[in-house]
Amino acid sequence: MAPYKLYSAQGSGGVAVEAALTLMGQAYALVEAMTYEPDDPSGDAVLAANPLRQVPALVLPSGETLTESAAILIRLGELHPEAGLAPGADDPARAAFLRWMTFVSTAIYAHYWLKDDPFRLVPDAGQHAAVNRRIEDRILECWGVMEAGTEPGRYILGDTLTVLDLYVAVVSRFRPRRQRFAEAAPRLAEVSKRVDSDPRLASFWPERYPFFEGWDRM
Ligand SMILES: N[C@@H](CCC(=O)N[C@@H](CS)C(=O)NCC(=O)O)C(=O)O
Repeated sequence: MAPYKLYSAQGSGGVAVEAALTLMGQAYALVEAMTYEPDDPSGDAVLAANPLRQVPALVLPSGETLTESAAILIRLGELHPEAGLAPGADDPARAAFLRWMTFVSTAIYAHYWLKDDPFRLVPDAGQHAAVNRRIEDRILECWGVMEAGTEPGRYILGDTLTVLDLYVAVVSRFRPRRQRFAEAAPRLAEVSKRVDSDPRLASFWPERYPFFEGWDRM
């Protein structure tokens, strides 16, 4: 039996966790829960692990359930230090790692709860286009802040790939997608392209976050 059980969905933030487990060489049982497609009943599967009905949710080998993408990625880095995908507690890069992992989660990813369904806070459908524009502007502003606050080398924290790179490569695929991401954060976009073309993930990305013509400009 696989040591991990992961609730995730193709094209979701859970794909960053899938990529991390793949690079760590950890087997996982995948439960596909398409939470962000309102008409897809598979999303209810994640309720067994997360009352918020959101992916990702990870059941650890201990049986404990972990939700929240940043927490999951940070914890996996701790559980599998031999994979070298997260700076350890004494590493000088640790503070920046924690800062930007949390930033991506709270300043950027959290917006999608409203962006994916503006009715959650805005009853007037006539205002949804404006809400969407403002959320996208805010997301791009935050990517710009991260761009200005980091000094990427081959990867965001230097020359070693970490789960932060996987996280950014996935969340920057969400709308407003990569073309505008690259305008707001050109060096982070270069890193994300490097992560997209990592040979160890060559068959993984097309399966779990497939691209199509024009996807990056949507
Ligand atoms: N704070 C959560 C956000 C997760 C999240 O928004 N997941 C999306 C998929 S990318 C989802 O399940 N959305 C369905 C919903 O919010 O109803 C995390 O970082 O894991």
